[in-house]
Amino acid sequence: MTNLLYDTFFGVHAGKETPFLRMTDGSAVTHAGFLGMGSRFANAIREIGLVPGDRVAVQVAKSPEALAVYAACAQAGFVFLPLNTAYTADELTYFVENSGAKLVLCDAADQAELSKRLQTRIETLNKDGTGSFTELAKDQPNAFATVPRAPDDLAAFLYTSGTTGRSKGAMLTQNNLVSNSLTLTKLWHFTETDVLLHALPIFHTHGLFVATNVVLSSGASMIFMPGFDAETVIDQLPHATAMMGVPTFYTRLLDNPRFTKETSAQIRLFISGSAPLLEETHKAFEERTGHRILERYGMTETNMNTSNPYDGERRAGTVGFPLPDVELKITDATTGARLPDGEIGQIEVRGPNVFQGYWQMPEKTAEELREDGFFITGDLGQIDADGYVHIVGRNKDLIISGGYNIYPKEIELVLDDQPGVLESAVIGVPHADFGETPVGVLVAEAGATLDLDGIREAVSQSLARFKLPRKLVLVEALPRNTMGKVQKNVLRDMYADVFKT
Ligand code: MLC
Ligand code: AMP
Repeated sequence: MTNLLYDTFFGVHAGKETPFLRMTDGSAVTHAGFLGMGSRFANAIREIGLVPGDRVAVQVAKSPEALAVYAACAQAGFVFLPLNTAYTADELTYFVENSGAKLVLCDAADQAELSKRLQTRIETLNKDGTGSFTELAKDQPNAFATVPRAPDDLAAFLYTSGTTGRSKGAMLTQNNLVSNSLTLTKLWHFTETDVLLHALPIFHTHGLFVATNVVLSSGASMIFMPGFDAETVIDQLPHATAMMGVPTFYTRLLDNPRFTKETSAQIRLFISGSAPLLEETHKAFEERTGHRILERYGMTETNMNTSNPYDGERRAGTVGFPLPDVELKITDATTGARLPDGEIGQIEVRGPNVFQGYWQMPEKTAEELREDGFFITGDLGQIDADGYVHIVGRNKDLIISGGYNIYPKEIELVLDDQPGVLESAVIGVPHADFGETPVGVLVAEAGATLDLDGIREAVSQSLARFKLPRKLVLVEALPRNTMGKVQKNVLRDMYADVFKT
């Protein structure tokens, strides 16, 4: 038996002394250097006592070392569980306990707080690559006998929030990751001569399983930036051939007068996803650079589902066609029956990309993953006469801010717990930079006076800062329909302009 994930993404580059990660200071990590680091890490984790199938929870800043933990997990058969660096200790504790992770890697600054909450083994890995974990690994051998795994064995858990406010661990297999990446590599014409400008975080599907896996499977290299900064991106673009980003990357570039046709002349492909790219952004980008952004659509649970064509028309406001090995249908939300093209309904997908279910949540899995393999995405869409898929809305109460998902329920539960708050509703409103941003609408208990700034501060103790409502407003009562359900559409209309300048 082989190890599909390791062999396809990593093992295939053994011995290559060519650059894999190009750092903005001019230094580089070669494929061989990276694989050696991954093997040292695999040895260290095995010595800690983990066995194949065990989860490794990783909440560390983006660095070559952080990425090498992914390689280590692939080689030794551990399940890689990357976590957003913005998550608070409360959030992290839930993920570690829920997943049963046997090892947590975190920044040294967070170790003391996490040690108080968790019994789990904790080692540190800081943003400069130092830490107790690197120390443990430093004298380990540069080689590791790759552990055989079956294509259906689990490779990663990615946590995704839910409409109930409780995060769920999406279980992804080796084949989920490899099949999708090989499809995208071919579709987007990636080869070993490509240099991808990588400014995304590596704890979500986009930066990890789209960007990094495509680079790994094509043998390309990447300019590995710690995060998105428009000035540095503009400086680096002439050294790259492709870039992937969320729409906020593209609007921020367009806001910068240094971003011109000349600075992007070397790029053969700009790709956008994770949130809707406005038609006006698509058009303004083409006017400025001559490039048409290729928009694609995916999810944590499915990796990528659709893509605009590489050679054909990249149609603004659409997410293109289903990937060659992905079936996509539009269905009636009540009956589940397939709807004819042109009609709006829920988007369902089936294929080798679709995950195995939510970790230890069979009832949640059953709600979204049908027995015949179709996954109900929660997105609403339609297929036009030319076969392009349009996403027209969401059947799930979700806000996407700068490419990060925010589930209102999760924030409402914390707001409702604040002293003096009777009830709350969190809605997404348009925001020029982030696309959408949350606004919290509060109702006070009779006689209570609410300190809105104090509430915002209190909420930030338990929720990651990117989830915090950018604005809190106080109302007498929430609008409800005759069934007593809060009418969020009414609230969205009321506050639609609060961030318009
Ligand atoms: C940061 N902040 C955000 C935010 N990012 N607030 C709302 N939404 C966001 N996305 C807040 C911070 O908490 C902080 O608040 C302040 O903004 C500045 O923080 P920062 O770190 O300096 O922000 P910045 O670097 O400007 O980050 C913005 C960003 C980043 C757009 C570059 O969010 C980003 O890289 N987004 C990409 C997300 C992504 O990869 N999504 C893919 C999901 S996978 P304060 O209060 O502390 O000042 C997926 C599937 C698919 O969806 O199809 O791809
Ligand atoms: P996540 O759970 O973080 O993986 O987010 C997945 C969700 O992001 C999808 O269900 C969509 O709602 C949204 N999404 C991803 N790509 C696009 C896109 N190109 N256009 C619109 N929405 C998108």
